[in-house]
Amino acid sequence: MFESLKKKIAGAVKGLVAGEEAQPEAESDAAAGPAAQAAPEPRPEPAAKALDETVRLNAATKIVKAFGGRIRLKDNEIDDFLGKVRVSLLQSDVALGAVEPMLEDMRGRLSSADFSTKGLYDEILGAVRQSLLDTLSSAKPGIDVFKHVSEKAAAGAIPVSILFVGPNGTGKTTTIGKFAYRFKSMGIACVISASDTFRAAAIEQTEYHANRIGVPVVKSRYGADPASVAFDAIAYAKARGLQVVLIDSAGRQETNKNLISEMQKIVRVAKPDITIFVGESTAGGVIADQVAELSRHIRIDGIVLTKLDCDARGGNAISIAAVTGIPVLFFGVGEGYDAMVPFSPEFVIDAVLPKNNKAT
Ligand SMILES: Nc1nc2c(ncn2[C@@H]2O[C@H](COP(=O)(O)OP(=O)(O)O)[C@@H](O)[C@H]2O)c(=O)[nH]1
Ligand SMILES: [Mg+2]
Repeated sequence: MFESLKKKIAGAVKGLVAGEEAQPEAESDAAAGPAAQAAPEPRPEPAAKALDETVRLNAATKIVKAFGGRIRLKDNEIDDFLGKVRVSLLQSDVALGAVEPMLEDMRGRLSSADFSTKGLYDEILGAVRQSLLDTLSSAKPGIDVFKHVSEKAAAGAIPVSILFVGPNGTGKTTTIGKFAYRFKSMGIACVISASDTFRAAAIEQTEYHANRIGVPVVKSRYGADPASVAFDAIAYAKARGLQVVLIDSAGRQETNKNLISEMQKIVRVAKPDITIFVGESTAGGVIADQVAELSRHIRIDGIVLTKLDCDARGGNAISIAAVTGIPVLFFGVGEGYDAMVPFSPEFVIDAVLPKNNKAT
């Protein structure tokens, strides 16, 4: 998960620590005279070296005069480093709108502090970690779905309905399976509304998951009105005292007018307590556009970002909430019913950043 971004950030931090971009010392070349210049000593390749004490201390003296084992980074070194981090983040699909403030934050941290020559790698990583944490914590906190439902159920305010929207193939039906599985294990009874009546095999797929998990499905025929299936599912839940209705839906292009009016009709009829956008982590910047477009027409309460297990880049996990203002609630991390983890900044940071030096 996020292996490529992790490697890039590790490379940038190691480069800074090793003084990779530092110029050769001019005075030593001049002092050596023309003969020495004709046959220069091959310079060591700091990037290729292990990050041992020697490299760190050499770098530290290159960076600035050591004072009591603490150093100040030079502006050009910070610029070089932030340039590399910027490219790494953009190549990893972190939205530009999130990258710039994050880099400014890092610049502030790197330029205003003294760093210990011994713990330089870890301290720089710590500055990056703090900036990431700020970005990840900037969106409003998401609703705790399972707690919310438990409270509603305890208060008898049932059924709670949850609508899942998003493009085709992102994992809506699978995610509904994960929710149903979790509710069942909590002793909360639910029904699934097979409201993707558009796509071939969608109803059978919903039934397949429901049967495996052991929860009922309310369905109709292909081409039927998805809102009326949801209406029936809610009636089914009311008649049997079930606590939750999980409403599947069909995904097409987010700008498709029919789809938007279909979604609006489902919302009008089913009045979902919570509407969740399901998007795949690997889809790059397009997810932010999809969420923004859809949320102009219906209220979206949170995002489930699926397929993190297949994502080497991780940009959406970092910036989707910051750029859309809609919180990420869960990450899908596999096809199994238990492969879903609640959003937490720490989870993302651990996936994005290399471990600190002592731990590697
Ligand atoms: N690796 C992985 N695959 C997933 C995840 N979520 C869904 N999938 C797979 O993505 C494919 C499409 O999922 P589906 O639920 O049918 O998407 P829908 O069209 O939005 O309902 C299926 O093969 C799922 O098994 C996930 O978190 N990780
Ligand atoms: Mg589906």
